[in-house]
Amino acid sequence: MTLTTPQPAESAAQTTLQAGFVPFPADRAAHYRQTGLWTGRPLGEILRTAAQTWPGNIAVADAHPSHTFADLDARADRAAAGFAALGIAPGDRVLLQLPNSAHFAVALFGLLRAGAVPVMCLPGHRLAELTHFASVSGAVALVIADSAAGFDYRAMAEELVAAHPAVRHVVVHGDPGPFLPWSVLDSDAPPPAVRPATDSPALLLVSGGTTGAPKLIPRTHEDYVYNVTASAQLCALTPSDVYLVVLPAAHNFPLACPGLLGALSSGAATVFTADPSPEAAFAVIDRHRVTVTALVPALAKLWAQACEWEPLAPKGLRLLQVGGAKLASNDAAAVRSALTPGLQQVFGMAEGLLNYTRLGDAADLLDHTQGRPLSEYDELRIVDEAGHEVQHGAEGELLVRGPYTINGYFNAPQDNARSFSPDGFYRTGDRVRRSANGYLEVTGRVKDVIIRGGETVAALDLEEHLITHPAIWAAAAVPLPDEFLGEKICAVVVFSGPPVSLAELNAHLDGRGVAAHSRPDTLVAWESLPTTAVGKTDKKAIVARLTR
Ligand code: OOB
Repeated sequence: MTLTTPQPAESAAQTTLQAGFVPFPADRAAHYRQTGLWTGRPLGEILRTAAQTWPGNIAVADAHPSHTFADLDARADRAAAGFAALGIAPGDRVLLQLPNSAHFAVALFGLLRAGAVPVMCLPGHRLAELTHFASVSGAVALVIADSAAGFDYRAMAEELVAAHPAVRHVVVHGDPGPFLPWSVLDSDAPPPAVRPATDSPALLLVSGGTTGAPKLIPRTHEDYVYNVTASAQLCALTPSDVYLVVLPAAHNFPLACPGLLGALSSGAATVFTADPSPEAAFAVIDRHRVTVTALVPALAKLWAQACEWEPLAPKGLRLLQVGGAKLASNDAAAVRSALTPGLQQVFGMAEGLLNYTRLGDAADLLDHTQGRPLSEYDELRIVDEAGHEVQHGAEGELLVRGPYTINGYFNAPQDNARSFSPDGFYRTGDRVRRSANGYLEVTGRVKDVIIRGGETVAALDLEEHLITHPAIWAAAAVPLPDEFLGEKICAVVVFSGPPVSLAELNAHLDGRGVAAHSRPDTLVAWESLPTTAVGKTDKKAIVARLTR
């Protein structure tokens, strides 16, 4: 048998990494460097610097013994050496899918220090998503836990590698089954000396869109370090803070806004929990004296209400970030009074742009806006359907480019042609209104509309009216096909008390001045609304369930 010389993995992988990646245009990159926004630090260095500055402070904790910064730094080096020994080379993509735990941080920094590019899968992703990520990214390995929340990731991995032999290694935390044990990431070998190009992708995030297949989002070292450190500064994180990761750690919000990475860069401790229920999370907040955390609106609303019956309602939270979907203004007020006056609304996206309300903002801004851009170098455009900028204060689609917003999805030329303007603005698909003080209000999604008898009804607007009814806990307005109207409006609701009829509900909407053509034609009551892997209402799943 003749053996062919294998292609050096490094060069093959690097070519593909660069081939799938749309870099920042040179003039803008130069500008961000001149202004000092981009500092030329690789993302993995955040932990190195922290370990030198605060070696003995607690860096990460979960249900197991905690790690100091020095300890986490050493573990990351050992993991990097382990990845390198498996033949994972600089530029290789590796699917990272772990539940919230300190191991997540070890594996993430191990990969970054090996020069590999982690693909940030969420624990809720399943074979369909992982298969898509593997083929779009060209991943060579997968890092998983044995099982979590009743799901066996090894069984999924077996199907994945059978269909995708390019995924050569599977490393498992816990019982490895047929795969590699976690101990391969505890290597005595010297860590690889890799210094990645800081204008190349550090990691690939997954898009949070609730329509279409998720896309991969390449974030460069320079842009992501800026994203993290500017967010940490805006939130005034210090070594006295304790940040709780309760949303899935691989999501941009708890990872980098400022999240785990912002906490590490500030010398703050990070606590991981995989159970977001008020009962479990309040106990963790109490035990670790958590000061900062990030939630999606549905969880924030639940936590605020749970303060009525949970004995351990949070006391020391100085900052509670809420984002990922629209927070209703009455829920914002409830969060401020029940949980902490330190509410912060965050309107962000894995593609880049982050908007935050600021610490100390007046209640009116905290309750009614989704904040303003992180950076003065964020360039925002709000346009009408013809692509023309709207009048000040009018509603339109938000387009953005700036120092931490991508210039293209990874390996997706067709999506890119649709999603970016010729001059490099990302079309967010979000409808917003900007007031004179620069704060944004999110009014809906461009495509989240119901076209009923020729009238366009914005789903979010109707949902905001629906949840003002005291019997309604949560609501989603979706289109259903209709012979006469084209589409009719279906309100799917979760009742918090005795149910009400469609006629009663519509009388309530009438009282609020909602036009007759914008009121639901059908009312459906469910126990709960389906959610995406990060906990946003999943409209695709709702429509699929209604029409199957
Ligand atoms: C965050 O990121 P993704 O990528 O999961 O989702 C982004 C989309 C936005 O385009 C927008 O449609 C929606 O989620 N969204 C909001 C929102 N925050 C995000 N819609 C209304 N109000 C908000 N406050 O969700 C994300 C990333 C970083 C920080 C925070 C959230």
